[in-house]
Amino acid sequence: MIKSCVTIALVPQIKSGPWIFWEDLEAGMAKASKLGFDAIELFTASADAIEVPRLKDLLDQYKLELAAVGTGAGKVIHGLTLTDPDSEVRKKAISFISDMIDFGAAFGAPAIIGSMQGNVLPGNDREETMSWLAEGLNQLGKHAESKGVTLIYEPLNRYETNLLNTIEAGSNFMDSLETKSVKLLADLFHMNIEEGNLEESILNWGKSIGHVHFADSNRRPMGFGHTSMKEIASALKTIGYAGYASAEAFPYPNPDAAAEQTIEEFRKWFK
Ligand code: LER
Ligand code: MN
Repeated sequence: MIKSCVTIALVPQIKSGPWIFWEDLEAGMAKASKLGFDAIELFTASADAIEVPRLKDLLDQYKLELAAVGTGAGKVIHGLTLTDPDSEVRKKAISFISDMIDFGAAFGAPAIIGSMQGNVLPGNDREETMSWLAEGLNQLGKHAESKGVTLIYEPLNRYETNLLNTIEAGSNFMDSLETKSVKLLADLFHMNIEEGNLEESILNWGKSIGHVHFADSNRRPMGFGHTSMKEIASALKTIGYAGYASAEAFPYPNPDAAAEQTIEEFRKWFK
């Protein structure tokens, strides 16, 4: 069964990003719980921004799971990516993500590599850059496996990365890795820009999908854009997807209304 999830971001530097709840962890969790969400997805500044016992207590109290932890702060705050031409920066990126894997693993949750994948930078060789990406993912995938979790890699749209933009490209790249512990994030907003047909991509490469970001075509909460969820929901059920549909969407028109809209749409398509 597909499970519902809502994002909570606690990183001031990404305040204008596509996250439903902001700043106050407990207030966001209380609202998520009241609306009946199964889980939260967290974006924190670092792996030690929240103490594990405190988060465990809060998850128990509000009867929520931790679905995943984002690593974007590594890029936004520290400028780290897995494909930086400077090997010292790549090493620090691996270390930052590795710590996030440990943090998530304390809750059985995977870490997500989104913006920390980076780009082929001007003047750099694509093949060499992709080999850095493979190196990082192999190392981190093995680390995740040793902690009993997967690692999630997210194909992003062309305005955010020039590495891998589609589910097909992501799936083929994952197949080429030594590690089998890296799964793809199907972010419906990015897919709306890059895929020829979202439903077909899910059906064709569904084996690689480990997490879903649930946002409409304009990155507003589902139902506020022109994505046709009927076929997408049907494709996710056909592939037997049993992970989270996590609302990584703009808090439009405000966080509370965005969360309500999301859970209504979730129930419409997945219950
Ligand atoms: C992260 O999940 C994502 O989708 C990125 O667009 C954020 O920059
Ligand atoms: Mn996303």
